Amino acid sequence: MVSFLSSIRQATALLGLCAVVVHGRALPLISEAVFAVQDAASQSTFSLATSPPADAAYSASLTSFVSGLARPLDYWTAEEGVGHLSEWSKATKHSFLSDYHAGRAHEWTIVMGNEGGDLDSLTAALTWAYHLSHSTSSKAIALLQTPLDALDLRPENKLALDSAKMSSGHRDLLTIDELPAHPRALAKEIQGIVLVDHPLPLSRWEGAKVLGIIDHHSDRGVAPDADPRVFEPVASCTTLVARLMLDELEAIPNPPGEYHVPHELLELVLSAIAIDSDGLNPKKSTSVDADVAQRVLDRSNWHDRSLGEVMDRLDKDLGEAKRDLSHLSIRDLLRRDWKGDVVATLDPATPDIHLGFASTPVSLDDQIARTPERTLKAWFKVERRWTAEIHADVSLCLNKFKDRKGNKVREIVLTVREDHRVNATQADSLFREISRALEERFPLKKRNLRNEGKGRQMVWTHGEKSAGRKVVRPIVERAVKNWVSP
Ligand SMILES: *[C@@H]1O[C@H](CO)[C@@H](O)[C@H](O)[C@H]1NC(C)=O
Ligand SMILES: [Mn+2]
Repeated sequence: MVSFLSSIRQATALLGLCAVVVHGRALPLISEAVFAVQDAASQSTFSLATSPPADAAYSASLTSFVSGLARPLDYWTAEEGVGHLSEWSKATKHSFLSDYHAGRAHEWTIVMGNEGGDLDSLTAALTWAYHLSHSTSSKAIALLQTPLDALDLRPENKLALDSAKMSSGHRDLLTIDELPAHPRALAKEIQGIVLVDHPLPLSRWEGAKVLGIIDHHSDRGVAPDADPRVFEPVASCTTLVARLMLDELEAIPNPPGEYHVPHELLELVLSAIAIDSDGLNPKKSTSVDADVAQRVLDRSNWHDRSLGEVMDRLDKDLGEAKRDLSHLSIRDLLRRDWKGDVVATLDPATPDIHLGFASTPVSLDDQIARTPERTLKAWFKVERRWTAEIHADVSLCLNKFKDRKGNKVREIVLTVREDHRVNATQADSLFREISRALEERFPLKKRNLRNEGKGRQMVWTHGEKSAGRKVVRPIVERAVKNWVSP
């Protein structure tokens, strides 16, 4: 059976294929240095000069990539993505980069999703940036806070972007490593930022004015005067963004009348809501998700189909793509859905801590089987390399999977390093604090590490179904914030 999405893609598949062959993927593999933005962030100061590799990753221009490599001559003209949304998005990226270099960064608002970069973050940011730039006089661009090469680690994003006729080489998207300057510098130059799908800006955006927040996580009290400022516990942040867009769109007096919303954007919105709500499964979503999805569907090219049918099929196609991670290495599994930042500790004499969370749908045993030696020790070695690269002090790998009996199991793997911001004594103490905070909150079962795990490495399992990163992260963050260095 030809799937729903693939049938839509068929029309463009050939063209896209030719484009790839002709242009090649002349995009460089960006160094992970971009993740290390915060590496030099000490308690109160951040010096651009202290992290040259990270700086090098923020120098994109119209003619060159961040690596300094020249963009292909047809970079801006190639019609790789053939949709209206792709065209608008590429033109916006072009005009943002050229305005920056012409000293007009202050005219721009950057709309950003979270650094995990899932379909919800991506779609919410694109949708709101589209709305802002068509309904107001301000210039707005969507920023994906993942590096370019991490986009392809999420097969469901790739499928949804393909279906929305976006460019296969992502020429039409602005990723974190494609910024023309370091976020800390950019933050002070631009008009401001709008957060979607996360409640507080990453520390690298500290100097920016938060103009708006639309989110479905819990409110952390940031930017009380932001407008819009929306927090609602719905399945998908895209639901909230789309509702506000439609409300404001429909309220535009005639003339000038409604601006054009490309069907590709509407379909991307439906895709994001479908995957986050498991096809509008009532157990996973709210009536707000369903109402907004219906309003969006009515405007889309699929308006003559039923909401249930469309959402089921989108969820099935995207879900299948999402689950197919069999080709990913451990390193890619860790960075595929990584959320991390520097957490400021309350005690002035205690160093700030770079804390990161990976989220995967693969059991630790399955991951171990992907290491060459098939040992837990080898797994920790890969993990250690990854956290060394991004300069994380504390990392948690959260796995969710079904065991052989079909029971849902969650695993928490905790490691604390002693070589970045803290020494061995401090790391021991921090490890104990975080372990205690977790054990107080959940009935955790320790995995026997035998000789495989060394100090400050722990693996727990638990059966608390709802306790994913949304629940675990605030618990660990609180423990880190309150930690006092011995
Ligand atoms: C680690 O750092 C703390 C705080 O600076 C210091 O008191 C302690 O002696 C250090 N421990 C080691 C083993 O270096
Ligand atoms: Mn979300």
